[in-house]
Amino acid sequence: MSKSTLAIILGGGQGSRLFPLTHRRSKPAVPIAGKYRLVDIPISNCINSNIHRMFVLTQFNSASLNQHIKNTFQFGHFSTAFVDILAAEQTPDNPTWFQGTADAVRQCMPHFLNHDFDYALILSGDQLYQMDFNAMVEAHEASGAGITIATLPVTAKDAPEFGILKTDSESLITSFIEKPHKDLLPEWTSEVSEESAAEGKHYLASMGIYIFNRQLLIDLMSDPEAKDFGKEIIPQAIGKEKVLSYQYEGYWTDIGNIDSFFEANLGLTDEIPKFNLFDNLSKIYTRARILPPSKIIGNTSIDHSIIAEGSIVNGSSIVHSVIGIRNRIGKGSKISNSYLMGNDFYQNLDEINHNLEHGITNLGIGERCVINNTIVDKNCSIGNDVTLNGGPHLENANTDEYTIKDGIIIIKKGSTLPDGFSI
Ligand code: ADQ
Ligand code: ADP
Repeated sequence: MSKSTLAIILGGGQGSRLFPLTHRRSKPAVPIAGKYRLVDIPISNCINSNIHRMFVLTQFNSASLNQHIKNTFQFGHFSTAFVDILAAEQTPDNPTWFQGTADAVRQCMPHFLNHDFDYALILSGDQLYQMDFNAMVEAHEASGAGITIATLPVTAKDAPEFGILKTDSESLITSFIEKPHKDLLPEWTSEVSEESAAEGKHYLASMGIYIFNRQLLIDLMSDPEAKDFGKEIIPQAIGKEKVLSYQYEGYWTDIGNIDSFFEANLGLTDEIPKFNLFDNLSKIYTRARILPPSKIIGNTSIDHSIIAEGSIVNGSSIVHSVIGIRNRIGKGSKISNSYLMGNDFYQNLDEINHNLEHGITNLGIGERCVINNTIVDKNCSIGNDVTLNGGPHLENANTDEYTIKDGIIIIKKGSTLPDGFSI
């Protein structure tokens, strides 16, 4: 059955909500959880569901995305599996970039139609969840629907961020509204399970995960005015087509902005995180980098933290933080509530000593730094005695080296902060 499903991963528009992480790379290439990239999540969900043909649609291509996909997802000569990146391209018919999610799919239709498939599975590239798409395809097939939308109950506070829908007794969607104003919410409650009701989740939200029958997708894509799934394609299909709601029960979160991205990463340090990286059956695949194990020196205390491979941590404290690959953390530094993405390469000892002699800041975190509520992007050189103390007391800001958004400090990729720098 899964042979006839083609996955289309919406890799992101301009990625402005994740700025500055998307300043020099496309959204699917943003590093998460210390060693993965955003795109690894939907791709791994597909692989774990035996869906092995995937397109990643992205507004702009980046060297890091290409390199990551090429080096990671190799399926061998005897397989029909592939992960192909389709970047917005100008053609005589389409002089512009993707104008929305449906427009992105429309512009890439010729590539999809080169393949045999019965169902197109359309996924967002910025969500954290582990879902068996086979069960969703089975429900879609059994219902005879033309479109199936994955849904889950949400609270009144969250409802205005989502497409909200109502269903009949057979879970067929009878009405849909994209991101309703909070004044409209009283009309949009649904009957939900006792558990959801107890959590105040009375609204059924679209997860932005869709299955379309092949021919229906072709037909719906023929209207060039329909730019977006949430705004046009889905609302216009309700009442005309059979649209099924497939209710999902597990953990799912949107990681499309800095705040939710930060929360989701730090949430992985919980004793039992809602998103399980330690699962034999739903593995998250990423590039195998052949890195050495991490080394901890001195009296380092580490609590509720993830330390990715290839790091060297020297006499410091690390609390409620994610330390990404090839990190170097200097003596006496204190890291809390932070995500340090790590480095793409190591400096060798000669280079490090040469830099020390010449007052050049080395890659990684220097000595006696205090870092709290901060994201440090890759390949940053943070000097000694640097204080980065994020929190609600800070105003939003943007400089060449850092951005402050909602109290979170983000040090931009490749930045250097001199000794004694302080925010
Ligand atoms: P949003 O998440 O707000 O709502 P949108 O911004 O359109 O919808 O993004 C959906 C996905 O497509 C994201 O992964 C995004 O990065 C990607 N994307 C956006 N523009 C793109 C473009 N031009 N090219 C390629 N990819 C692009 C949607 C639905 C709601 C639903 C929520 C669930 O519209 O109904 O409730 O998802 O999160
Ligand atoms: P990002 O995760 O920030 O998007 P990239 O994927 O572009 O980063 O970079 C990863 C690769 O880049 C690594 O495999 C590493 O070999 C290489 N690389 C980047 N910068 C350097 C450098 N200055 N020296 C050596 N290798 C580098």
